[in-house]
Amino acid sequence: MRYEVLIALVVCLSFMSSIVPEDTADDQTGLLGHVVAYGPVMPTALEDDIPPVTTAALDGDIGDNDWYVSAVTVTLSSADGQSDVDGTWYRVDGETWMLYSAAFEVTGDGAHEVEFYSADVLGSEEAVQTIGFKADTQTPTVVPGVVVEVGCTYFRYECADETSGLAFSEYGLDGGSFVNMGNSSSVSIPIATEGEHTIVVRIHDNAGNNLSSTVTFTVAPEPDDSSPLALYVGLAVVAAAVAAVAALLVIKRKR
Ligand SMILES: [Ca+2]
Ligand SMILES: [Ca+2]
Repeated sequence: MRYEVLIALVVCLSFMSSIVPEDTADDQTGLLGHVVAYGPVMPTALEDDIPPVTTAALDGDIGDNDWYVSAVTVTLSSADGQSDVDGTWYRVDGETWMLYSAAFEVTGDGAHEVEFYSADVLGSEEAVQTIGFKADTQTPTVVPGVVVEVGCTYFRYECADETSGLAFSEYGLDGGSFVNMGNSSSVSIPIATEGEHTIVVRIHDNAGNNLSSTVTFTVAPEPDDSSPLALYVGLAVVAAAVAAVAALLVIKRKR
């Protein structure tokens, strides 16, 4: 038994002496002959000169003619096929660059531009990308009024849209069919008959927003005294009545 143990010890020492260089010294003790671990050579550095790829997704209420009619949420996604993405950066309308951490909202009417890029952990940086969009969240405006002239009364309205522009306006008089007046910003409608009238005006912008206004007014009999002063007084009275009704504007937004 002792002989077998001795043989095993000799074989073990022989094996160790065959793999340990004689001048090998322990890196801590400095003693020669200390066993040093050997193993396969592993790569110590990754080779990756391909930048990440970032994509942008927009989310909001889409109206007409590629206009958004709401605030727009921007989501950025990045991926790198070789190493990890270090970060994604963005800026809105040329403002300060920000580190992307979560989807963000772009507000305000008009055209917007979002720039973005990513870099990987080894320093490869993606070229800046740009995505643009436009938003119009506001309804058009209308200013209605009644003008009394000698021999005729007119219902008039001025309309406009600041951002996407006026698409068209239309009106319906006393429950009749609506009449399209195109994109004219000033419309004048002769009212031939005396008495009370109700007129509905709808204004549409190019983004799909619209505004509806209902105005009720009365055309009085032609006064005996048609002097300019009498006409101006009559106009002022009617305009005041129209202004009071116009305060009840009903605003609709097309989705
Ligand atoms: Ca990469
Ligand atoms: Ca608008």
